[in-house]
Amino acid sequence: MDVLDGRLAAVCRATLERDDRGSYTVPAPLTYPHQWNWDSAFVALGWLEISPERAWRELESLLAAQQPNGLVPHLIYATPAPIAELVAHLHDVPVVRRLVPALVGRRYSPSPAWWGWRRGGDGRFCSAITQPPVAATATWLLFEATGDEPRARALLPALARWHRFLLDERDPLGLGEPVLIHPWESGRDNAPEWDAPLDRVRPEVTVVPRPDRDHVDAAERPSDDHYRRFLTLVRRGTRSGWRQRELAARGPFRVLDPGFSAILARACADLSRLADALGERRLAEVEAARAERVAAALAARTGGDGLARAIDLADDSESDALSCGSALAVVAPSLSAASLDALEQVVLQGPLASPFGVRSLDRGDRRLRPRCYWRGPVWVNVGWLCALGLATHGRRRSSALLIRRVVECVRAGGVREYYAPGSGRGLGAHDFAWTAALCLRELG
Ligand code: 9WN
Repeated sequence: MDVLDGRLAAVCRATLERDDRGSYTVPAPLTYPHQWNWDSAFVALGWLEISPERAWRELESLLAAQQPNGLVPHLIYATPAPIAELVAHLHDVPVVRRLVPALVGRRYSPSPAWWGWRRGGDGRFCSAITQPPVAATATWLLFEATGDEPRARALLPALARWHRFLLDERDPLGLGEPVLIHPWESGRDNAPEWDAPLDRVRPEVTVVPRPDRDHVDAAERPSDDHYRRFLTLVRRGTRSGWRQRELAARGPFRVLDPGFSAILARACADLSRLADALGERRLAEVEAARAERVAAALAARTGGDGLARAIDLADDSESDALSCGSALAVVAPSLSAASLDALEQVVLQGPLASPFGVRSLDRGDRRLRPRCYWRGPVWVNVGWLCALGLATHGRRRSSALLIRRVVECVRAGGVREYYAPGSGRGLGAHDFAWTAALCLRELG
């Protein structure tokens, strides 16, 4: 490693250490002071470069929050044990209802009260929706690197239950892909694909707390209008008791996201490999069948241009946006040659290409806002996942080129949440954990 890379790796290490909370890592101390689902999966891969023990702990703490139905929450609140106890016994007492959200949800909105004080399997407060299931892929990569059978084996059942949930309760119509019930589930909150389905959500929430804007420029965050609808969906879900199958079948927001589906297909394939390596033949078969089913469903609705787009299930319309959600299809374990060629072209030379990775939105799209979150900027996790997919499908040179672009963006813009696609300028939250983790992994 040359001196410059060595310095960058040291900055990435220091960032992870600053964001470390012992058993999990906050995405960014000021903007996101809790644990997030796909963040933890990426972050575990960074910890692997520092301490394999700490890497396993990241995934263990994520899966410990699993719900009885198999859902692994998208957000798990930092919850001091005495507060959890207090709420468990006294949450009907008005003063507790008023004070506790301020303590636990401090500095982040929505607080746990919005989700009806839902708790994860380990007692921490959590949300009632999920996020892209990257964890099985991270588990496989940890196992490949460490060979730690007992720790890998201990995670198998929770990962399999989560995948089953996604393909059962979240697929009431048997489409072969999970239905997302909130934009936050895609991990790409204000992506243009969600504009039309969100437009249908009549806002019931008028006052929106925005502590996120204390630390990040408003122009780089979702709008208040987005938040009114995000929070309305949370309120309606809580009011209806978060009946997952019902929400997936008839809820106010129902979409298919090619990025989420491709990540799930890959996660099932990776869990199948892991189960096989651990001698769990039955589970290996089940997960291989799940992987095939999702990949086939995605392939079946891929357009003549080799790309799949988001679907709004309220009217079965296909989004006209070409976003990184489509690009992420490249992580699916099986792809036609035509799709692979199209995806490689789109991310490396085409409308999503940037010298700093993969754009979140087509550079020619009328909705493009190069500084605003998932409507234009480049994100490190997306570039890294696309590079992983290209490598899996044998496009090693393209994969290596993309990784160089991703690392270049961190070098140019610092350890930030996202980057301007033209200049590589750092945007959004500072000290962003998955950026540090994935950059560290690639620098070694
Ligand atoms: C809502 C934590 C998360 C990421 C998401 C990203 C952003 C949250 C927010 O931050 O979403 O879940 O408050 O904006 O969109 O991908 O997991 O880093």
